[in-house]
Amino acid sequence: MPVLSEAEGPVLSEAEGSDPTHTAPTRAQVRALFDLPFTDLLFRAAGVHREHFDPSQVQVSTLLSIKTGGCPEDCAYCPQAARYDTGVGAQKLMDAADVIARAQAARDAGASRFCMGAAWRSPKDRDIEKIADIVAGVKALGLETCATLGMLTGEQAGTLKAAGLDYYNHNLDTAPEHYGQIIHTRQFQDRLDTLGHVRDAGLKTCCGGIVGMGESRDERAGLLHALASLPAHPDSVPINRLVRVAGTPLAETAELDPFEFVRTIAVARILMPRSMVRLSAGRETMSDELQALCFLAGANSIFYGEKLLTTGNPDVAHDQRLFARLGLQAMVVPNDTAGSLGNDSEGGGCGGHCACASAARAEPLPMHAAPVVA
Ligand code: SAM
Ligand code: DTB
Ligand code: SF4
Repeated sequence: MPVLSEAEGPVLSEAEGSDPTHTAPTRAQVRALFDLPFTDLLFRAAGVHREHFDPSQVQVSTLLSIKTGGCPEDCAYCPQAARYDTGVGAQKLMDAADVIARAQAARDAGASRFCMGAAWRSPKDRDIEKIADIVAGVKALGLETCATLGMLTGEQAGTLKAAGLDYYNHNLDTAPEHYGQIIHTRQFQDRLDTLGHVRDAGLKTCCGGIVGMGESRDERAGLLHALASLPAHPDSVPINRLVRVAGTPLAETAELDPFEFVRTIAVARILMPRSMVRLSAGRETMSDELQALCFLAGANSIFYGEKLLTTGNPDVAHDQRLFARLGLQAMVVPNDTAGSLGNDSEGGGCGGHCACASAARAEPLPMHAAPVVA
């Protein structure tokens, strides 16, 4: 980390333990980062990003809703909650063959990770058996696998790990003190418990949240403080901008100032230097210029493909053109090591994502072949 004076923002001290980047920031320090002048914050975040990653490389995941709608939870942002009239119908779990065919198409289109989402509060054990078969089939394609299925027991997390699951996504969603305004059917502590089971099973964690849900800057700082205070930094940190879906209680929420969104990305990058920070939901309504600022601030992962779970995402041609205009490339995960890369907790290094000599590269993907703008 560059040497900084207090005038340039808080100096984050190193925590004890194996990860020297796992600093123990106070909530006041996180808030102080948010309060930096915009360009100072971006300058600092971009420096941290370059210490740990090649900033031209962006990890590309594709998302598929394998069990859509009909969810019993009351998450105020979610189009899949059965209690809100959003037009999203309840469907049953997709067949394994159909999911695997979609994963193959995603891989051929350039994705390195395939994320499968299910609108469950928590899966039943019989669901986990089916998911294990699906995970094994997707993994066999050479893709990294990720699932987000709701709350898990320790045993369920172990079964998924044994099936070849690499990542489990489970978000904190918002600051602990704002949580009660967004979700009532499960508690913040339930989320921490599931994340503990996921870590204990040896799965990599994907954990972030949503901004633009009417929270204050202090509450955005609270979310990032909670994420950076987890026992280990999440390997991936999705920062979602609320997709305001008609029929949900948050449909009419005022749009977050775009610079505030960029600040959130930048502070996440500074606090969790080795994590993949994903510019997640909400890209469809972001300008190319706003996304470019997010990449400058340290975002290095996106969802690629025209749909998230139930809502839209930029079309593939647009993303290819954006990558070409910005000189970005899709990060490659070599087939033989899919699942062994990531925020390396074993090797103590960057896990292959950075520009160092040991970072693995493979054949160019379609994202690389996008036409360069004249
Ligand atoms: N049901 C599981 C759960 O809640 O953990 C998995 C699926 S859930 C849709 C995964 C995540 O998607 C949520 O935690 C939330 O962060 C994000 N999400 C859902 N709806 C969103 C929206 N309208 N805008 C932004 N992010 C959203
Ligand atoms: C995450 O943090 N964002 C993704 C993924 N994890 C599962 C989901 C975004 C969902 C946006 C609303 C929808 O498409 O239904
Ligand atoms: Fe259900 Fe997940 Fe949506 Fe909450 S976020 S309503 S748990 S699908």
